[in-house]
Order: sequence, then structure tokens, then C-alpha cells
Amino acid sequence: MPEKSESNPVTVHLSQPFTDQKPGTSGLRKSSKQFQEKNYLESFIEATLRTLQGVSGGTLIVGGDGRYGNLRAIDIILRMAAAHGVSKVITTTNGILSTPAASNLIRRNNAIGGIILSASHNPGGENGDFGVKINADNGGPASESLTNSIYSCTKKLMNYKIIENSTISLDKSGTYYIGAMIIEIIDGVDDYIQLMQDIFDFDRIRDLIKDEFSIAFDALNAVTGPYAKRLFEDLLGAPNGTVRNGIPKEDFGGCHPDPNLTYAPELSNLLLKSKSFSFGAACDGDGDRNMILGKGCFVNPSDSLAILAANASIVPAYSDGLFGVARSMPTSAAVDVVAQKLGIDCFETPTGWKYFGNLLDAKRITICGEESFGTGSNHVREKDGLWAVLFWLQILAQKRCSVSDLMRQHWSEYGRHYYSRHDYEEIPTQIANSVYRSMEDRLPKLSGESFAGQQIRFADNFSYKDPIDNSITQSQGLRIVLEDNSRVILRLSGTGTKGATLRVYLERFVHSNGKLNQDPQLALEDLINEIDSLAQIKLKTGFTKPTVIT
Ligand code: VG1
Ligand code: CO
Repeated sequence: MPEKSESNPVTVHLSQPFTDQKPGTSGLRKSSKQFQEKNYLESFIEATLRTLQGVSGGTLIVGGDGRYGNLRAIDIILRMAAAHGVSKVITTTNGILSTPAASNLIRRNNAIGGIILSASHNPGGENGDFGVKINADNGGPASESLTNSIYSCTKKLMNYKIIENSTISLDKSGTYYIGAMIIEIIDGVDDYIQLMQDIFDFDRIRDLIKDEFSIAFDALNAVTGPYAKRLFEDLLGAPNGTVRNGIPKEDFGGCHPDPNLTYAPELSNLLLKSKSFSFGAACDGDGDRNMILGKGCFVNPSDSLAILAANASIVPAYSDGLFGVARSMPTSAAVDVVAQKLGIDCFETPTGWKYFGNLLDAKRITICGEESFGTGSNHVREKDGLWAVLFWLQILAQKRCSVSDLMRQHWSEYGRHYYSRHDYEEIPTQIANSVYRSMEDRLPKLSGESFAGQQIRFADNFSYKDPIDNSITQSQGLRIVLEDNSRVILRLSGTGTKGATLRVYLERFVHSNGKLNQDPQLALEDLINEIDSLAQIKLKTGFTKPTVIT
């Protein structure tokens, strides 16, 4: 084992503090170019290490989704962590660590937190995006108060501490030192696979796959490739080649690692057009999102959450029942109906996984999810793409039916929440703000007005009171709710890096005895048209149609 080295930290002085570093969704997400700028990453890491509790003497988890900038960032973080007296950093071979796997490592090792290098579903590479996600000691995304404290720190930061040390190669596992700090390089896949084996019945899934149930998984050249190969091909007996685009690449092979019908066209065509497989799935850049497809059938993420909740007793880890469930506000109420039938609580939170943390920690919920292809449970404190895929396979292994049959059975029992999200990406920020603000201004006057042939029951800007710590979060999205509980919601994205992204969420419930097999765009057509004429989205933005329709 290499000896402890004698290295003293050096202090690097900055000519001015950074101002452009307001962290968004639990971290900092900017262009790769911005992160390559002198002292930029270092300043944010310094502020993080000054703000996190227990840094001196603590253990930290570090890894990323393999995108351009990952290895450089890990090198800098290791040397800065050593300068700040961290006692141990656990990182992974080649720096590959998915977000849910990082969450698991934080929890298993009683770490003070984690630093995950990823801009999630944003494209990577020199011309793409990079990001630093900060996770707390419960394994979940940093709370708003933590990111705000980090931000305040960056604003007055005039220097940072780092140890000059040659770069430690992450090629293979082993133990190293920088100064007195231990660096443990482990295989980032092992602990995660173990966790999945503790939750699911692998034998049953293996039997399903053996019986000519064909699956295709698309890792989109991002972090889940090595995890998926181990799971599906090595352990569950799926043939070689089941995992497509399975080697993480720095630029994700030029693709946009966002698992939806627009950005995962190869897989979508295989399942929806040529109908070549019984089951298809994809995950995003850092492995926390999932898209589920059946032969000729796309599963809307809001429906996916409802189906997981309704069938949770099939999975060994949840066979004793669920404490409760939660969904983000724009997610459809399909899971609410399931919760009602199960007689458990259903919570409605703002967008972003961090809002589920308190409910999970307090054992008020077991399963939760978002319409943005995110589902997860109390096994970690992040959404978990591969966990969701295994959950689906476990249900299908038990029910032995097709994905589309399962969907139909679900709707005929619970009714169907027709749902769609329309994204308008890269709108000039000023225009997006003006669309949003003018709608916000009109909200108080909308109650009682007519909208798509109904009366508006209420219109507001969603605010949330956390049931555990009573903290209040305001302005989380404009909602228009109609008499029959149909909803139209408008939000501005917090994760984009170019211009602004406007999201329009549309939902309408149809009872189990109603029309259950329409195309969602048709079932929602009047809501789609009405919100466009009310908010004048196309007129003001010049877009003729949304960039992405889910
Ligand atoms: C989006 C999603 C949100 C998700 C967030 C982080 O945020 O809508 O549901 O939690 O991304 O996902 P926004 O503000 O762009 O709508 V990930 O996969 O980047 O951690
Ligand atoms: Co992600």
C-alpha cells in the first residue's frame, strides 16, 4: 500500500469572487466550457467544502457519469478534499458512478455526503454541459438551504485550498493517499448490484427472460451501461447485445442522454415501429431516470408510478406494504387513485427529488416519482432508473402478460389519467419569462372563467409546506384546475443551460367505464389549444410546435 505523503495545502487567491454560480437543482449545471475556466470548478468545490457539515475527518463519496470533464473534476476534488482535512474519499474505477449508486454508497459508508459529476440528461462533451450535484448525508440531493449557503459562500470567496499532487489514476481499484487522506477506489457497480439483489427476486426475472421474453436496454452511451450489462446479461441471462450503447463515452456518442421518445429514437423505433422486443427501457446520463416501453406501447411515467405502487406487493422488499406514496405536483394523479384504494397517504410535492427526502426519512412514504421519467423508493434517496426497470420486470414475471395488457388492466380498474408534457426548449429567456409572468398576473382573475368548455375551479401558483419540517416553498408552477379536476400547469425549467425551457403539463381523467384507448394528444386536444390561446405561447415564442412531446 502506498505510504502517506507529506503534502501541505497551498492557497490559491482569486482576483474576484464568482457571481454567476447560483446553483439550480441541488447543484451547479453549466456548459463544459464554463467549467473549464480557470478556478471556476475549484471555487464551487471550495464553497461546498466550507459549507458541508463534518468535512474535517469525514468520508466523502465522489464519482460521475463519465462525461467530458469527469476525471479532471475528480482529480481536483480529491486534492481539495485532502486540503480540507477529509479523512477518506471513496471513488470508483474510471470515475464511473451513477447517481442512485452514489446515494447508496453515501448511506452505506455513513459518509457526510457526495459530489456527483453530472449534468444528468443534458448532452455532454466539450460543447455540451457539465454539472456538480451535491448530496447530503442521507444520500439525497442537497436541500435548498444547503445550496443557498454554498451560493452565499461563493459570493465572497477570495481563495481556495488545494494540495499539489500528481494525478491518481482511476484505472483500477486500490487504496491511495494524498497527504493523510485515504482514497479508496472501488468498483462503482458492485454495491449497487448487491442492493438490487436484496430488493428483487432475480430467479423469477431470470425465468421470465428465459421464456422468450425479449428485452432491449439502451444506456445511451452513458453511465448505466456497465450496471445494465452486469444485471441483464451476466445475472439475469439476457443475451449479449441486450444492452445497447453500453460503454460510457465522454460525449455520449453525440446523443442527448434523455430517455424519451424524441432523444431515444433508436429504442423507440425498435419497440413502437418494428415491434421487435417484448420490453424496452432506457436510462439518462447519470442513471436516475427511466423510460419503459412495451411492444407497440409507450408507458407514460405518471402511469408507471401508479403501476409500481399498485403492484408493489409482488416485489420482495415491498411485500409488507407501503407506508405511503408521493408524486411531484405536475405528475398525474394516477398514483393518487391507487393510494386511495390501498388506503395509504399520497403526498404532492414540488418538482425535484429533494422534496421527497424528508418524507422518506420519516417513513411516511415508500415509493415516489415524477412525470419526468423518475421513480424511486426508500432504498436510496435518489430516483433510480435501473431499479424501475427491474421493478417492471418483476411485475411482468409474476403476471406473465404484455406491457400493453398490464396498462389496459390498470386503466380498466382505476380509470385513466390522460397525460402529456409539452416542452418548448431554448426560448430566449426574456420571452419565456414574459409568457410565464403574464400568465401569473392573470391567475387571480381566472377562477370561475371558462376554459375548454368547463369552469376553472381554481388557478394558483403552487406552494408547498413540508409536513415534516414545516418549511414552505413557493412559486412552484402555475396551475389551472377545472371542475372535473383536469389540469393544465406551466413551469419554467431549472435544469436547462441555454435560454429558457417552458413546460406545459396537461392532464384529464377518464373513468374506468369511459374511453380508455385514445391517443393522449387527441384526448387532451381542447386543453392543448385553450392554453395556447390563453398564454399565447406559439405567438409569443414563434415556435410552431413543442420541441419535445411526452
Ligand atoms: C427536471 C425535471 C424534474 C427533475 C429534474 C432533475 O427539472 O422536470 O422532475 O427532478 O429535472 O432531474 P426541470 O426544472 O428542468 O423541470 V435529473 O435526471 O437532472 O437529476
Ligand atoms: Co438524471
